[in-house]
Amino acid sequence: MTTNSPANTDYDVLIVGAGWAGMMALHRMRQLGLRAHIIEAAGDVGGTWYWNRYPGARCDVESIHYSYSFSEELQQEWTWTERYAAQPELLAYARHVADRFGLRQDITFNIRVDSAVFNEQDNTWAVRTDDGATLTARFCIMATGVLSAPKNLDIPGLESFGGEVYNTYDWPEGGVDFTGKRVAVIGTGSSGIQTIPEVAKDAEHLYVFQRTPSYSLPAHNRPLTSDEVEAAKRDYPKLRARARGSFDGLLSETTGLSALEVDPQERERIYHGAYQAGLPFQFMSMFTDIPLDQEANATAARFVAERIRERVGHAPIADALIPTSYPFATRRLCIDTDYYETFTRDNVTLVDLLQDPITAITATGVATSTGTYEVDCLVLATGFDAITGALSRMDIRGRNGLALKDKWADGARSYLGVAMAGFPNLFTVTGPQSPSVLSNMMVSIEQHVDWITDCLRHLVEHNSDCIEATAEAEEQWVTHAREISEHTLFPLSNSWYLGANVPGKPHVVLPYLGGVGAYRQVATDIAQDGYRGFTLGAPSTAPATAAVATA
Ligand code: NA7
Repeated sequence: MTTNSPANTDYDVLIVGAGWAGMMALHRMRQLGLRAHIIEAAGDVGGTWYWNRYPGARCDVESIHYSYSFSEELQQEWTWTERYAAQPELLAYARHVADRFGLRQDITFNIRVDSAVFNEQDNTWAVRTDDGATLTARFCIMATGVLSAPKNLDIPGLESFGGEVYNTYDWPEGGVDFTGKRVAVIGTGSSGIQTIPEVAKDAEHLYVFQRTPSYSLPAHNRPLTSDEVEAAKRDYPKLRARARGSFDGLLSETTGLSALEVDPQERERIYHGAYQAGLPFQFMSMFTDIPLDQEANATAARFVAERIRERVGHAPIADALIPTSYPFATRRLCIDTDYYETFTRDNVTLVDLLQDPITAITATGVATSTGTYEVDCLVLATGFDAITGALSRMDIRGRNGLALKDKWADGARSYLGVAMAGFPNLFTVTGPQSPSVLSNMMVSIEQHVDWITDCLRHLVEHNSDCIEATAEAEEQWVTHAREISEHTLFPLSNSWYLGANVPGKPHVVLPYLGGVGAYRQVATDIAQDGYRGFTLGAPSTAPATAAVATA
């Protein structure tokens, strides 16, 4: 059998995934003196930004804040060109990081992990890859991403379509030329909202199939000035410290007021200011009760709905584009460039699936209850099995052969989003019940990787070869996370934050809503208390590593 797998088959740490989390984890493991290796399904580093190459793909967090802080040299030498970096720039950054830290020599690309099985005899993991190899490691770090497992699409007839089919999550490397083509985009989440204006520029005709509308604010993207870049580089220590202690991993400002305690004119003025800033997290935090109180939330919803009307002009189309079925920002609040304006073009048609649902994909187009839209190309922007999908699609088996998908049958659960009872020596990065997607991912990833690094240093220094979250600690954390979410409006929305976009997935508010700063404090305290809520294995006679370097 030909195998792609690394020549060495035994490691201290196996890392799955070479996105932001995996790359930093590898760097940190090396600093600890551990023998670490990454297994990556893609052909290069970059994770999300390797795969999601669709036209218009951009981060919705400003570049300066969506960048690593772990290396002062790195943050000084890299210069972002745009306020919101586009996918090519983000991928170039990932490649630069891989080159700069010589990471590729410890990454095997183009193989996928099929299973990981814990061996209770010697406290190691056996990781099987799709080329048939088995690798062993004391510890596994699942850096598999939160939006990396595409949702399995359930539209009948999809396989019968005779034209071109593209998925936003796995776009052809050389791009796609839509010139002169009739194109259907299905899905109006963040990916659809970003790609629709770009596809519309080239397509002969674009049909947008919308089931649930999103709220979106104008991104006001633009090139960064050299003054802005220099100021950021000068102020990075302060900016990073503020972000780490903040609610969302950003520098979002808030009035600290209820939306209901200011008079309507003042509220409107505040919303206008926040709207002009083009910062979605900041818009959500302008008033403290937007995520908490229906009436307060409705003031934000009404304000943004009015802006959508202004941008679209045409009242019936605007009505269809304005969400009505969920509280404002309880699904991803998007940012866009010319999304609503795109619907004023003659070559763009909005198909409102709430009025006219898709019945099937045919050989030549998209059939709805009222007819068939004949198209040459289908673009699927239909989303992900978020936060848990990449993990539950692998066959991960912990103590007593417990399968992760069985553990999560009634809903995902973890301790801090980083570890799970029954799965010793397995770490997840930004797993369920950690701030993850409701924070600046880069800040949350760095916090998790540093926490795991400290934990492994602790184990090695204490000559311990096994760590496992206790069932009690996990239960308490899951309860705590759920109780916080129950004080918010998030459970009222059928969003991917709850797993509601995937048929059969149990509904649990997956991100931790207590805030990045508070979460960090808890995680730090737990570590400082000697890993409270974890069981550490008895000193091993065969330590995981000979030595641990000082990071
Ligand atoms: P999202 O936000 O999950 O959006 C997926 C879209 O696809 C959404 O509008 C869905 O409508 C639609 N969809 C999914 N399945 C169907 C079917 N069967 N028929 C019609 N429409 C469908 O994914 P994105 O990739 O846009 O964004 C994910 C995140 O990545 C984003 O928030 C950023 O954080 C980055 P539905 O809501 O199910 O009615």
